[in-house]
Amino acid sequence: MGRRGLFILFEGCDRSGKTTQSTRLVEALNESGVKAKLVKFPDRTTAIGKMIDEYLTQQTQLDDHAIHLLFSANRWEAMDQIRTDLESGTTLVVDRYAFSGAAFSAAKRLSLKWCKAPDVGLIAPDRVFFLDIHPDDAAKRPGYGEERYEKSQLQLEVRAKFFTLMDKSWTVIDAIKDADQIHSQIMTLVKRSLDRHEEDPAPIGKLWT
Ligand code: FDM
Repeated sequence: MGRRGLFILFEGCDRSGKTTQSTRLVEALNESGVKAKLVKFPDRTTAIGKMIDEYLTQQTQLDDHAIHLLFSANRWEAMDQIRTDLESGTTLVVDRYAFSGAAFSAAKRLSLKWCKAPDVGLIAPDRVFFLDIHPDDAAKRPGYGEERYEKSQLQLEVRAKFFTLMDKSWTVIDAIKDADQIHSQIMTLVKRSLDRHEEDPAPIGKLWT
């Protein structure tokens, strides 16, 4: 059997360029012969995801704990597919994950320990890119402010929470740079991770265990 795929995650504050970079990375990997697929959280297409979408677009109100658990459930419902894809050799490029879950809810003053608990045991990412942008710069980008959490003060607190969640699998990328430059920086690092994985494959890990 061939090597499993890698789980590459993009995290960051709103409008930091995660969607642009994750999409470009998938295209570039596929072009270079590495089977890759984009996964996005929240996945707004499922029944749980629709509830999340209604909350984010301010059509409904929910208790902070309840929406936190829905975000987590939205990841758990994707785990079978994620495992199947990784085991079949597909590299997954994931746009947001449990770190967004913990950072956003903790920024709303829920305890970080409580916030992490429902996501313990999810499949862990192999490599995380944190696209770092100051919320004042993000606020200048098109479309900012449309959704519930796109407010500078909250985003500042989210950014601080992200920094408390980082470990050695994270790389902080200066997201104010030009998109092409960021893409080539990431592509170089991902190729290195793929080469290392080819020589010395690691088993699928579990988050926060
Ligand atoms: N968000 C995202 C959370 O609050 N918790 C989570 O677990 C996840 C995955 O939802 F403001 C927030 C982060 C963001 C919003 O994200 C929707 P996108 O990337 O803009 O769809």
